[in-house]
Amino acid sequence: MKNYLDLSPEVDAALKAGKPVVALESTIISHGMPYPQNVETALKVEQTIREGGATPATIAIIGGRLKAGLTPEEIEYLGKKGTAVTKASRRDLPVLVARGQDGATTVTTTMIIAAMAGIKVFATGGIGGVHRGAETTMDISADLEELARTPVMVICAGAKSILDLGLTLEYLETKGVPVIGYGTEELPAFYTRKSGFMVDYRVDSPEELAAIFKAKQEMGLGGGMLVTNPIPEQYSMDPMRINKAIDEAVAEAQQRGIHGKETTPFLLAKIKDITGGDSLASNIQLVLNNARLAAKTAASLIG
Ligand code: PSU
Ligand code: MN
Repeated sequence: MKNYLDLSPEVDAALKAGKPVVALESTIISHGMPYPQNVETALKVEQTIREGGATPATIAIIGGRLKAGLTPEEIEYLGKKGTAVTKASRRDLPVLVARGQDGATTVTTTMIIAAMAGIKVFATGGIGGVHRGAETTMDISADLEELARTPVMVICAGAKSILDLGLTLEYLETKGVPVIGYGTEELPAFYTRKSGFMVDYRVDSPEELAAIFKAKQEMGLGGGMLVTNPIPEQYSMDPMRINKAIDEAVAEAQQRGIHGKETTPFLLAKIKDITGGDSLASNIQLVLNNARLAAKTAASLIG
């Protein structure tokens, strides 16, 4: 493993000293937001994690090397290259590594590399899931399989209703992945605090999140867990407006025959176009909110 993985000096020192570390993904930088807001946000998220007393480890593949901990220059490089960087899921990893290429890590590959590095907590915006119409397309994000198998706690703001949220929860139940609502009984839907679907458990403290994760690993159950942290009230969007934008985006994707790994980036970009800058501002705030909770939870896991 060490033959493929590079820890930044800061991440290496924190892990060796047993200090809290939080993993961050890079597809959110390359495919999730436009330049330069993507780079600004990535750096701000790292700053937020530091202020919370943990060390940020932004994860990516650069020149075929798996990286945990990027320099600001590497973040700028990925942000500027944007969607020209390969969106790397589990199946892409061996090819990119063997060819010495770059890849932006999704929730799936960020979990894989975090686990290799020994990082247990990962903060992001939204996860992939079961797409609407998956009963015919079979489009189910690899993120759900990874949550089932890799021991990393993923802290997100729920999932966007570009997905079938009910089927996403069913899939996670089948795979034995606990879905926790942080301070809520209801699954948040990324831009909004409510989705109409209930989570499995409500938890109100980082200490309890850490205790549940610890119990899962110590019992040998393996796999990850999903923490859904609602967007702060003041940044949440009007559900009617955002759902209309989402429906429009999904309809256009179907009409244009968008499929495979292009689907999620297409939908995200389309929603941004329809809602202007508002959805981007909300997106940035919910990621910062997840970073704050992740820093506290990583500290609890150690302390
Ligand atoms: N959903 C979001 N924002 C994102 C993603 C999903 O609201 O940035 C990204 C994440 O990197 C996630 C990936 O892991 O898209 C899922 O892609 P797919 O649906 O192709 O598995
Ligand atoms: Mn897919």
